[in-house]
Amino acid sequence: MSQFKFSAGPWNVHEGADAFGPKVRPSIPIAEKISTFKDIGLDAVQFHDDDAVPEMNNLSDKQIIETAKEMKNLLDSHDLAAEFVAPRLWEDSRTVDGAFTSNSKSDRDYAIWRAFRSIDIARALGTDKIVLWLAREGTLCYESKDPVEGPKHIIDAINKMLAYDQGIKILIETKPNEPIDRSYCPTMGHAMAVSSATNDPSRVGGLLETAHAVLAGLDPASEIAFALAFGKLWSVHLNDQNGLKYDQDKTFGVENLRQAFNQIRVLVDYNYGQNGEYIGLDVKAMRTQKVEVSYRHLENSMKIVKMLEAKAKKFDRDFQKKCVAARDYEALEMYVLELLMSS
Ligand code: 3MF
Ligand code: MG
Repeated sequence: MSQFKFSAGPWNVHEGADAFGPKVRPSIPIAEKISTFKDIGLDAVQFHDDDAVPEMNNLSDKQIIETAKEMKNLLDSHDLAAEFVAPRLWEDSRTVDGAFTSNSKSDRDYAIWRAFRSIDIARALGTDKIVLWLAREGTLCYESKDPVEGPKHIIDAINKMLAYDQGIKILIETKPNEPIDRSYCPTMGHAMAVSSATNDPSRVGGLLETAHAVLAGLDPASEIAFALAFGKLWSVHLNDQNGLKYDQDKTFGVENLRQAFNQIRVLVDYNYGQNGEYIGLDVKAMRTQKVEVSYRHLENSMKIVKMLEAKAKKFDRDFQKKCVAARDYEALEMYVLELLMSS
């Protein structure tokens, strides 16, 4: 029996377009995705604000809440929870130069409006978690923004969100680059520092995505552990990434099994999930995948998490202690590899 509950976002089942080619699979309506999410064993759904409330820019604040309630009814009918809502701060023409850190005051105001609406949507969906993936908060041209003001703008925006709703929690999803060159919140260390500078650090934590840590040249297990050390790992986006390339969002564990094992091991050891946290997946099917099998990456990721969870529970701590006492880390390393390769 797994100790974990799982979530995924509707964007994880997508049409397969990439930067160099068009869609290769038909669009699946969100209601069908949600129903299939339940069938494959997920417990919760992750949302961008406009996944829950399409065309929200054209709706009144009241209409936004009403539409979100319809989504809540759909979730309830499948006995699924909403894990979080993330304001989509990277597609609108007003977020071309970033959102909270745009050089334009009116663009920054729009970003705050979107963030507040995301909070309204989260409340209507029954969650208190807001994820900030700070997609364009940074620079394409380094000299275009003040690098000291940038992080301060992010802290100000978070303070406004914390004041707007006294119960909401903010999860910073760190990422070093893509779609921009240099991000203001590239690692968990940055997220924890931003948290500590806000008006209520107890309500500002982190979400670690495997691929994003790899893109930062860091070990995802260490990034997870760092946030755990602060009591601030409130979600994860498990996936995989083959080195310093474009953001790949591969099925969890398929590129670096030992690294995947160590992510699960630290989550198991520190009883992740005890406060209701989910194992979020942020995986994308390969472009070559046909629509009939376009949820397989999610199913495989869950399966791999559970298999590695069983390995983590089998991990022989007495043998580990002996190796540590003898400082025989070659033996310890070999043990880990044998554990992973044994049936
Ligand atoms: C980008 C991401 C995003 C976020 C999502 C929720 C599209 O690299 O990982 O997925 O996870 O916006 O925060
Ligand atoms: Mg993500």
